[in-house]
Amino acid sequence: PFSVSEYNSFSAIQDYLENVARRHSDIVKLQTLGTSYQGRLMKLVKISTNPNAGNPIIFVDAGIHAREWVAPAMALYIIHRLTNDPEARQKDLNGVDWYILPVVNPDGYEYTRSSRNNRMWRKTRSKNANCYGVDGNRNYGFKWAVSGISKNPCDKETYAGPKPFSEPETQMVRNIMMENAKRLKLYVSVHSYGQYLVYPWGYTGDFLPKEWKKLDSLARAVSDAVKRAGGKPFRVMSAGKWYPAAGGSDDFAFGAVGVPYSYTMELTDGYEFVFPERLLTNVLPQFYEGFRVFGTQIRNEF
Ligand code: 0X9
Ligand code: ZN
Repeated sequence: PFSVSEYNSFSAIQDYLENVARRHSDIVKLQTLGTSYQGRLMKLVKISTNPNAGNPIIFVDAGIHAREWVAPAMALYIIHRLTNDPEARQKDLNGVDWYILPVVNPDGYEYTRSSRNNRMWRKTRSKNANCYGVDGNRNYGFKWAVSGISKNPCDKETYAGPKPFSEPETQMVRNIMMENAKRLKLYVSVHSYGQYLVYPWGYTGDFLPKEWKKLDSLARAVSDAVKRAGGKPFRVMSAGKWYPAAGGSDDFAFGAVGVPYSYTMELTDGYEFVFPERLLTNVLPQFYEGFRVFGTQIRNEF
């Protein structure tokens, strides 16, 4: 049984996505991308009122890090609002197509859900040497492994993988980006925690991209909207000024694919990786107001 105000199993999420696509077949299409390392089917949710118009695309992914449960919950809440709320449907889908991949790392996600395992698992579940998992957000093929990574497959946090895009899960996200490169104008990777909204570069804090002012001001507008809705504002900066780490999806989108707006969004503050389920109904609507501002910007600029 799926609920937007709870943490759901991957299979409940899959059922929900199938149901949404059936109930709202006029605006929702599912695209099967492939399977995770352990064989879970990955489906991209495409929401559009006019798929043939060539609208700019906003691509949101979540859950590349297994333990960050609030991130998939956010992605699913966006799907819920865009399809179920008449006002959101009318305003937020106007002139913009939303592509959403709610759980990039389903194997890791399910691993953290089992009480037999470690709730704090972060990586994928592929096997390298005699250890498990790659940090998906160190595995993208832009400035791969130049900073903030481990080369040790047994490192629990930041093992970058044996090579760029070694993981089927990051390959699928890469493919979505490359196939839609022309229309893709905004990429947001949802994580937790710390209430940060950061933009490239992530691989270095020594300098910023020349477009940094646009990245910075849109992030501040999003943060203001969340604050107006009663939420905590975001800490806005480049990812590399927070701490440099290479091989992130945000840098790949911006630097290799040419997506003009690219962000990593770290949700919630005060609970680290275990954000209480009972508070989801408070914060998800607040963050949604931030996503609306992203939508407005993309609609107006492109
Ligand atoms: O380290 C990460 O991958 C992200 N933080 S988290 O606590 N969710 O693990 C931040 C990534 C920011 N972007 C880059 N460094 N490229
Ligand atoms: Zn993360």
